[in-house]
Amino acid sequence: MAAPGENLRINPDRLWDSLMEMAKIGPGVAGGNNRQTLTDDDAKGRALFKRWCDEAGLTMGVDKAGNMFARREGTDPDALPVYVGSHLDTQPTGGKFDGVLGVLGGLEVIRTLNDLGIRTKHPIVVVNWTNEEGTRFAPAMLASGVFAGVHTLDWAYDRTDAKGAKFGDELKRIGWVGDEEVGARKMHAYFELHIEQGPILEIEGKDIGVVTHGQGLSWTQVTLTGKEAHTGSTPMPMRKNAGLGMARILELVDEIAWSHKPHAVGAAGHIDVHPNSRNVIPGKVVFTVDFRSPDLAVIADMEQRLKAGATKIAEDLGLGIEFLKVGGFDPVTFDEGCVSAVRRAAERLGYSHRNIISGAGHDACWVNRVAPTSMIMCPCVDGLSHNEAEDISKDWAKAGTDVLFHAVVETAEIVG
Ligand code: HGY
Ligand code: MN
Ligand code: MN
Repeated sequence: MAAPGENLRINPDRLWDSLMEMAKIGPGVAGGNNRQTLTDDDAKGRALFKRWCDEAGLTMGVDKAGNMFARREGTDPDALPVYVGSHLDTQPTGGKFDGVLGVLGGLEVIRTLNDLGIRTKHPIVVVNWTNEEGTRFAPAMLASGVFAGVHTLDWAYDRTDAKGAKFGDELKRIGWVGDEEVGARKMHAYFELHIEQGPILEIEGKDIGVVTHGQGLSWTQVTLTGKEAHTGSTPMPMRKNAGLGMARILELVDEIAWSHKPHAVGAAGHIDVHPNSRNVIPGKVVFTVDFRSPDLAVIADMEQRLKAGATKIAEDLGLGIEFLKVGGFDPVTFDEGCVSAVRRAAERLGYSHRNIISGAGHDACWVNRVAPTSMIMCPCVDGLSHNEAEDISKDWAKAGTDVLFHAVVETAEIVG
């Protein structure tokens, strides 16, 4: 396939302006974003993205999970499209770039093709996946999981948030239930640009991460049941303190993860304490243990040791305990052909690069099940993400999107 000339580059100022414009929707309280999935702010972000796609001459399709697909025609309408995208939803204390860089970087690829009047054989489709973060509705990557056949649409529709609102009802409320069957679209290839969300590229001074693999993820929700009682008048031997049980289990989670250093990680980000009153011993605690590793056997070992150790802790403290698997996917090996296209693009453009394993989960991890897929990463400041201070440089955004442009356009086959 003819590769794009190394002089072909995207417009970094236009990309940056779009990133900053999108960041105004669902602002956080510390300079980042709180544009959680299926909220009114998510709807506003979707509307802005759709307006930009309309202005770029794209045809928008939406499926029944709210996934958005903006299509630029190719010269061969029967050729399977090359897809490029990520997600616009954010964490409650999210940054301006997690996910958004991948969606608007994909749009910038289209805008640059339009500027240059370049046609490709394969159509190109820019994607916004619904609910990548899984923070309001677990699990993460929910809608791309339905697309890849991992979850049913009905199961996704039944996911509830902390207030009991259902995913399907909220999607309907914001007016983004599309008419396409989820997963009906077939892809020639899928590319996702994403910030690293870790420190490696910045520390090593590399412009580009050529993502060869994604580590696996396991989310286990643990429910501990003790007995509410007065924190002052209840003698220590009589207590059934679910909060104490959680504290000991979280120590165990940390110990298990460290036992598999340097790659495994473990923590709990979601914790609900009931009744969460200053002078009531917690009678119930619900929390989600997030284990990750590039090695499936390590994930299985961590899950098994959590169950055994937490059960023992609960017994010692006279607590009830329940485990529920609420999310997870196996480690991912991305498509060698797509990975090579990314590596060739970085080399052609003169960007420093290194192979990297994605520490975070991404929609690409599910799409990889149904289409040749790979990812491109750019550095982020101090490796920080899922924090409103998340930051990247315009140069990093440019380098990542230049590489995205070349990988996508080479795969879509320039016609002229
Ligand atoms: O959890 C993840 O890795 C992703 O940010 N949803
Ligand atoms: Mn993301
Ligand atoms: Mn994220």
